Amino acid sequence: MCDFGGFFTLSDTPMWKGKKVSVALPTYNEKESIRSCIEGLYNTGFIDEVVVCNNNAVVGTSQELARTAAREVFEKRQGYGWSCRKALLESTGDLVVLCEPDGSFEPADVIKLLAYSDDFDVVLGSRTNGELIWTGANMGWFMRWGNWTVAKYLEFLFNVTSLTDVGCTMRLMTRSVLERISPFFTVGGSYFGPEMTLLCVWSGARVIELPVNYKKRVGQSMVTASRWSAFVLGLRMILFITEFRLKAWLGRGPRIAGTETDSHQAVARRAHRHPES
Ligand SMILES: Nc1nc2c(ncn2[C@@H]2O[C@H](COP(=O)(O)OP(=O)(O)OP(=O)(O)O)[C@@H](O)[C@H]2O)c(=O)[nH]1
Ligand SMILES: [Mg+2]
Repeated sequence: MCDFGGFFTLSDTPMWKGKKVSVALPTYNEKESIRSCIEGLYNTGFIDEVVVCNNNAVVGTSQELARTAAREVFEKRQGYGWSCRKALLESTGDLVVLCEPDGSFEPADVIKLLAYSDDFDVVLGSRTNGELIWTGANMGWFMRWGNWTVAKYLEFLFNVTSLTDVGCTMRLMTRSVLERISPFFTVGGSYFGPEMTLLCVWSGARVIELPVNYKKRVGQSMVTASRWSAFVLGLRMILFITEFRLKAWLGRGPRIAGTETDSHQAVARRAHRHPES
């Protein structure tokens, strides 16, 4: 057990039921919040590893990271997707949580995701539950309606579990799912989230969505700072989802290793749980 100045401790044993838990964080402009985010994650007592991808981040970010137990990796290609992808691929856990270090997420919500990981391969967060939107959070009616609408479009086209948010970075997946879908990542920009969700769904993984807390960001919001940029991003997401669906209908969807087997396993699992259906 390592003790870092009383702020947090690191155990030698995997933290969640014998499984090693990693958190992958992209960073660009979060110098003021990244250290408390990392400390908050370790303080949950369930995190084995935090990997931060420095995406040409503001000066001072590396110094802040050096004061934590997190591992810093670098990605030169600019963009949310590139940064998330690098952090995910550098992580080594059996369970991998993706999050943002901008103060908008509650580190303790990781525990909710972990609890559901016992039954699901992928646990997506949702930021649109009114009870969990904090004062000052960037989730006014426009963002909430927009995320909900695009999520419902995806849900309808792919006939999946109830989805209420399409842009929530906070999410968990098993290493097995990550390894199977990561060769098919193509998006380097801000609509990487829906690509990841679609690949998870398409892989046959068991997916669930849970409400998470959403708070006021520390510092300047970059991606959805204006309604116009949020609207354009929403349109880009709709186009991406539509294109994915059309390709899949035409038999040109991603050929993810093990998908057929896993789907059959999922059917068998459901039949086992509901023998009468
Ligand atoms: N804007 C921006 N963010 C990046 C980039 N690379 C990585 N990121 C990360 O992407 C995340 C999203 O950026 P934010 O500025 O928080 O975006 P936002 O407008 O608050 O939008 P949401 O967080 O999606 O609500 C942050 O955690 C950044 O660290 C980049 O090149 N540009
Ligand atoms: Mg953010």
